[in-house]
Amino acid sequence: RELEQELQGALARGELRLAYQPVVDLADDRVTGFEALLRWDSRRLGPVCPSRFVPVAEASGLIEAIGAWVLHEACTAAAAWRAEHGRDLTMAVNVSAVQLTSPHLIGHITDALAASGLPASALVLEVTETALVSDPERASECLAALRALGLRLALDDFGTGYSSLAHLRQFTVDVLKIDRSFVATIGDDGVMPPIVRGMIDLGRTLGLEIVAEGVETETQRRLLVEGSCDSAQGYLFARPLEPADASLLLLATS
Ligand code: G
Ligand code: G
Ligand code: MN
Ligand code: NA
Repeated sequence: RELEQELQGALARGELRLAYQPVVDLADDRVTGFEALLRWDSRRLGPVCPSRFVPVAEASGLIEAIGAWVLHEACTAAAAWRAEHGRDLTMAVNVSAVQLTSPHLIGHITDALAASGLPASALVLEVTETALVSDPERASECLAALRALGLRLALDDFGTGYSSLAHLRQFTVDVLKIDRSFVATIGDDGVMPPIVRGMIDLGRTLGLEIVAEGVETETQRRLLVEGSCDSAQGYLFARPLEPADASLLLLATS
């Protein structure tokens, strides 16, 4: 309740912001894009993490306005960095179950793309398996409509939901994001865990781009490269960054 009351005015008070975590191409360590991660610095409650306030935003309907703001903000940043640095950068935005099935999502996306000038092909929407299972038929339709806009879809936290394999058959996505709990099983013994190898091979076979999340060690990076995983995110490369720092990183690696 208190959280909901505070969140009510957070957008208007400018307490929400986005942090941007670089996604790197494992073949050459170059930044190919970013994932936008929502942050709330509440004047009353201090920093509140999205796993706490996103469910509140969903239950109260505030997720509509917040989601529209996130899309606008993230697309604007991506378009600016593409122009500034002359690079084909992508921007990944997380959408929750409620957002995915909202009749307003498509409008919010087309508005954000039009206002920013970001090409649809540079936008990736990240959905989780749990967002898809409650109403799979409906979810399938929503995903198809989104893909028809020309953007790409990523299955986020892959492996943590239940019945992952059935989802891959049922839902057409472009990118597979291997959850960091699996990446964390790649230890320092230099041996690729069979399950991670299997996830990469499966994604390969299906023609998907594969992104490993939560890469923290050099051994993990090396084994993922050898296993022909495409891209990675994680503290080894960079933490989620303030916009100015993201821009500096692009400048430093141009
Ligand atoms: O960065 P962090 O660990 O705090 O993110 C926690 C979770 O919050 C992530 O799993 C992510 O999916 C979710 N999240 C981050 N930003 C957004 C957002 O803009 N919209 C929605 N719906 N979820 C987000
Ligand atoms: O669920 P989703 O993947 O959207 O959320 C990404 C979350 O993972 C963010 O909260 C981000 O801060 C966190 N994260 C990003 N890189 C790493 C990492 O290398 N290690 C850990 N432990 N968390 C990470
Ligand atoms: Mn994500
Ligand atoms: Na994830």
